[in-house]
Amino acid sequence: MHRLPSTLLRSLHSASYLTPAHRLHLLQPLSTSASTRQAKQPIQTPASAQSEQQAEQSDEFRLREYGEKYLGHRRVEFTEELDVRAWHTLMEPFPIYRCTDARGQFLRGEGDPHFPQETALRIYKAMTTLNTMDKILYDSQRQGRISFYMTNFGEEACHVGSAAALQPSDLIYGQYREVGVLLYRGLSLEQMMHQCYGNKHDLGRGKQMPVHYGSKELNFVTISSPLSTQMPQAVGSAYAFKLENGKLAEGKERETKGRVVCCYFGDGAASEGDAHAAFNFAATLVKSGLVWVGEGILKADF
Ligand SMILES: Cc1ncc(C[n+]2csc(CCOP(=O)(O)OP(=O)(O)O)c2C)c(N)n1
Repeated sequence: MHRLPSTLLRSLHSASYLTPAHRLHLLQPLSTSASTRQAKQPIQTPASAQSEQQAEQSDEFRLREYGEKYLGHRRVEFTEELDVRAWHTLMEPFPIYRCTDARGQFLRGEGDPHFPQETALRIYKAMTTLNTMDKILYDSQRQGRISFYMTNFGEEACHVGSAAALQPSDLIYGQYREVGVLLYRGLSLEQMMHQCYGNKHDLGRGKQMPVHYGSKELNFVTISSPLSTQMPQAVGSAYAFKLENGKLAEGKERETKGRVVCCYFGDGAASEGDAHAAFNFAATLVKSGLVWVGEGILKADF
């Protein structure tokens, strides 16, 4: 079992929202516990756990909840088609894209990513671990134990799923709500705590604000506080990779072969000038090898 900082352990033991099983799950190292559990007990799929009627009720609940929370009680629908639309041409709210139904079954054959159960478990574990870690660290900030915190609630699937589609050598530029990428890539909870508590064991030697993670080993560039600065930097890295890959084509062996850059940003960050400059250079100079992941939770108010 790995060692966790005493403050986190205390929070873990006293957190009323954690069941004993959940606590145990958090205390297990990410990689080994996933494989051990997989070997011991088969996962119960949502399909076997829910009836048709329950699935319909669950769909209805999710649509109503989303409409009430974010759309001023307007009705929203699910869609299985990915489509590009200009928001001002829509009279109705944007439909919610999904590729599985409430029972976990794929709605269209081509939506199935065909990854092994091991990958599904790894994704799930990163998402749930992140969720619990967020609750503890958010409370820690409110208790004055750490100076600052940003949670990842609601964006777990988006960034952990995209991380699973990348190669470990692909370079990531994050905003600040993509901690699941680091968990998925293997950064330990202990290392996360060192960063948030800004101590000497932190990879950044305690010189950054909390949640400004970075790991050279895991190809994750350290988070910047000023919004959107990561975007032109990501374009620069993608251009460098493109040049390296070009050299490779001429027969020069380089370890950058086939690497891509993935850059995350929020909808609020997208209104910064840096974002527009970055998109422009990406479209005209880089053209390929750069993945943009824009995450909108309808919270930005500018
Ligand atoms: C250049 C700059 N302006 C303002 C801020 C303050 N700030 C921090 S987070 C944030 C909201 C960003 O919204 P969004 O990109 O949608 O991300 P979200 O937090 O909603 O996930 C703002 C305005 C900043 N960090 N940098």
